[in-house]
Amino acid sequence: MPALARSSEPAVAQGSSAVVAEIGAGLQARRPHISPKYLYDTLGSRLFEAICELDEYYPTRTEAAIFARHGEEIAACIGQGVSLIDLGAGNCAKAASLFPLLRPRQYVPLDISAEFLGEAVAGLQQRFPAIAMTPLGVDFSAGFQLPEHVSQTRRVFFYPGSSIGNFSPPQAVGLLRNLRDNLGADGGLLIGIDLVKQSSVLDAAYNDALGVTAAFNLNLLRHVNRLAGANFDLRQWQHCAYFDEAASRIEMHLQAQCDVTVRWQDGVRQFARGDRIHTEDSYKYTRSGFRQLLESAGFEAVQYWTDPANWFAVLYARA
Ligand code: AVI
Repeated sequence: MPALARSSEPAVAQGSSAVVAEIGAGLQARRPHISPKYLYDTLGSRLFEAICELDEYYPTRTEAAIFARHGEEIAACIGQGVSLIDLGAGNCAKAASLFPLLRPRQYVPLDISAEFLGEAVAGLQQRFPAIAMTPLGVDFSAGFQLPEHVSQTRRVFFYPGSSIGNFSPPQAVGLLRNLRDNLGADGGLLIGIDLVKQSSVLDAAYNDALGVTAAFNLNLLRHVNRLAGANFDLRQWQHCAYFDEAASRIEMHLQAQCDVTVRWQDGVRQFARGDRIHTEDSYKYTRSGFRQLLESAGFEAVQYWTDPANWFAVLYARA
């Protein structure tokens, strides 16, 4: 496992040869792709915050309503005084909404967008001075080690927002197994998942009328220009997202609006008008499908909460 990055360091080093090689390999692939982790530079994290406010993007408010309605039951299930390890914490708002009930001893938010995370935690520490906070700017999907003081307390991983859906099912099992191996005695996992529903609701959530999701997707090219010295012209690319019912996932792509030659630090590729770069998947699960996924990673689902329309679910699982 890689050593932990300090919170002040960017989790994705600008122009590092590994990053340029990864981006280059994706752009040269038969089906070109760029990892969704590059959606999250500081502006990308802000755009994602804006997405969470949109009328069409139901997951955030639906999950928040589940926390508000069932918070006491959730806290009773987890117990107080734990180390809460928030995976992909972003602005930390979801964890903060649970602090009054959960009263964690320690809060350890992890996020690839280190600068954005640092700002969020600075504000949060003032609101909750009794909770020890250790922000870590890391790409946790690549593996991570927890600091010694966290390893000594009862650990609960918090993975809200259905971010697990941004991994393919085999990758998700690998990530969950890694969490299970780091759980320690009596630990747990509180996780949010987006459920399968009408495709019109899903399509609208990823094609909002304001164009915020389009900006979020296009910003990835801006980030890649900076990271890999690429020359993407954002005006030549268009956001495209749709629900693939057979695969049970939203696919997000960027589509060339004309013939384009893209150059980066050590590569070049021609794209014809209509060619696409795959930028993200967002898997939608059924209750039983996700339970199976948890079980194949060595977890047992202990409790399940959902909203009245069955659009989103929160699960607590133990090893
Ligand atoms: C972070 N993740 C759960 C979001 C999702 O819904 O898959 C990312 C996102 N992509 C477009 N809109 C939101």
